[in-house]
Amino acid sequence: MSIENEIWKTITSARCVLLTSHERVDGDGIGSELALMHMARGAGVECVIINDEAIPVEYEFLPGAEKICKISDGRQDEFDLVVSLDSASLERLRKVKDRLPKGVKIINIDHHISNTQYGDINWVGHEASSTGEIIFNLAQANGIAITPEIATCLYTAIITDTGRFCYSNTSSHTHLAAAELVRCGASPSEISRQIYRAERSNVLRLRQLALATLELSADGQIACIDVAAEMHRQTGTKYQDTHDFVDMPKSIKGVEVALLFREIAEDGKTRVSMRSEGRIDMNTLAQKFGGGGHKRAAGCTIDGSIEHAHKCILPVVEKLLETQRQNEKEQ
Ligand SMILES: [Mn+2]
Repeated sequence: MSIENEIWKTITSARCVLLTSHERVDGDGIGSELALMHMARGAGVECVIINDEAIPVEYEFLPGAEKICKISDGRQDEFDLVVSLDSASLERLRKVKDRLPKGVKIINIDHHISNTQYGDINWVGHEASSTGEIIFNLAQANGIAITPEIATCLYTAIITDTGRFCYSNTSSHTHLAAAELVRCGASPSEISRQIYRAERSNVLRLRQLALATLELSADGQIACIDVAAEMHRQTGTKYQDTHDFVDMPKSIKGVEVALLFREIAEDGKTRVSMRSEGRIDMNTLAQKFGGGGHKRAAGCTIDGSIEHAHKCILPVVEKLLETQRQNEKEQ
């Protein structure tokens, strides 16, 4: 049996499915969870979506978003199957990991190269732009009708994980999937308006403060910006408001590696988001610090202040760039 058929058969044989995704869930995680919920409910299977935290406001327009629970809601449902979406490891489920019934069957559907294959059934499609694209393949392979609701959720998953079809993970298959989703009822203009043209003025002010910290190094090949907890207090914003801030240093001409340092006020840690133009492997870099991700996009969490995180990471990036430069010269 193909993996697509095996997964769908397992889902449709379950009594109650827990759908979940990684901590600080993003458009791909949410879109994939909701699309699969609609698909499973269409087949008469009960589903509950529980994430570590609440979803960012810009995804509240998605059909079914009001049904998404957070771990603090304390739901007591009994699950006989877990489908983990877009999460490279069990640890990235954070508190949801502790909520999993002992010995429950886990399906792991993801596209991160750092995925630890933690499921009983694993479908890790490295070539897919997004988990949403994999769920699209699941629907197609099983002849599941794509309703406008499913199409809207999957289109959202794909555009957010491809940076609106700009990142190198965008393939011809990604565009074909998106085209089919539009044919099935997804509205590109409405979805883009909801996600990209709904910025609040205080978030724009936060951007202003973050941009003021811009630092370039290694002859302009490394660009980094910081978001301190104090900036959130000044502007009345939240950590989640900065999910795309790394795109600001990334947009500078000549920048090979862009870094975003975000202070997590509650636990004295700094979250580091890493983006590369492709010469340096960000997954390898992030793994040196206990994180992971993709070749061009990864992240890790450093114990300590933003300043400390700079001191840990910048010299390593500079060294990697220098080694890469030497290698290219020798070739
Ligand atoms: Mn993803």
